[in-house]
Amino acid sequence: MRITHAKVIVCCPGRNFVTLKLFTDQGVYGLGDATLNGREKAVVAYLEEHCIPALIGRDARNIEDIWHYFYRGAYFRRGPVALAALSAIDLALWDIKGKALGTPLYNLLGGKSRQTALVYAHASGKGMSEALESVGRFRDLGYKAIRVQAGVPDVPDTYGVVQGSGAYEPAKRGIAHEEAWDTPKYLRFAPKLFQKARETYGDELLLLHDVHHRLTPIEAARLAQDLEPFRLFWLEDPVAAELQESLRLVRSHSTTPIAIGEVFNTAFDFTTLITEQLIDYMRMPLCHGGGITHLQKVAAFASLYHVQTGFHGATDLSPVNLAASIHFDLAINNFGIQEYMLHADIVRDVFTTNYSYADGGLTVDDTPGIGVDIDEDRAAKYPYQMASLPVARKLDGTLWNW
Ligand code: EZ4
Ligand code: CO
Repeated sequence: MRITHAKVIVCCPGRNFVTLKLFTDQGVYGLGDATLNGREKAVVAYLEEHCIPALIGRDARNIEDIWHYFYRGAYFRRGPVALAALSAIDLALWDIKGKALGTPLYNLLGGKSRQTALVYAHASGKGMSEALESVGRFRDLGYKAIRVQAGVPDVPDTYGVVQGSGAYEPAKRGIAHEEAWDTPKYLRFAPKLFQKARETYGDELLLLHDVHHRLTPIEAARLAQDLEPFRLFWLEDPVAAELQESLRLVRSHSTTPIAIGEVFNTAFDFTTLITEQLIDYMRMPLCHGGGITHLQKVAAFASLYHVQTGFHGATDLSPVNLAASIHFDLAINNFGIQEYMLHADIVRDVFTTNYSYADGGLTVDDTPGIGVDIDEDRAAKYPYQMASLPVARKLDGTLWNW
């Protein structure tokens, strides 16, 4: 089964998506998600200029070999752009394999370990009361796990908070805009938010929170300790974990579970975090972390150290990635939770999907392969629009982690 040609489809139904479509001489094609928020065109160029010419003529059945051709075979390897491209190739090849064999992806991954994948929703608000109302709305929709983010008093902008009535979307049209940040105000506010959330909604609801890389290790340790009484399901990205050893400090001060990895792209970003059991959940998604082929290895490695998955699933990861993630979530033993932010309705004008939500969980139907399709004519109606993620500055002007 030879690869004959490939297309990179860039569209913007509300936000940008990059989709790789790989064609074979058997009439079967596969889709992969190559979206890298704010850096879409870099991945398009990597695919079109470097990967696709080398894919033509290869046997689409040999996924492992093709993976290593593009990873090991690239002298200058790793990094988010290269790995987003490789992830899309890998997802498209697994999609092709499923379609060729007439079976859903989860079946190729060992079958189902569970019937539904627990998800967490995003509640947010400009302040505490609005955020807590938002928690209530998601709880009423049956969500068992909810991430809570709220604007910090006296700080003009806060990540993770919905603007207007749509889904949360951090990227804005044009070049990166600046947002303000203040660590002391945040550290005073966050424990109060979760104290109020527990008082309002009780002990059973699973509550999550994303620090979005804003703290130093000792500040993160302080927050994790201050949040301990409120029994979070997880505290995400308390520090920018480029220095994996920094988590030793956080870990030694608190039993609040830690989730890290949405910006990682290979197993090598995690080795210390996993082998020293410095995290509880790994977030590197299929579409940025080398696809099914690499995530199978990372998830298996993590399972040996009792680390579970909690894949990134924001709206900047396309329906192709979300569907593939659900297959993976249903199949593996050490699944923890899946992030789920509903795509805007307009996204379904371009993508047809195979997943459904009920009772706080997601599942996929038995459509062969990943089970998502793209309508190229409709995609063409929504041309690419340059957009960027924000950058953060502390109130004194210091450029900081966004
Ligand atoms: O800011 O996906 O946990 N979720 C997140 C996301 C990220 C965006 C960046 O592209 O932190 O909302
Ligand atoms: Co996050």
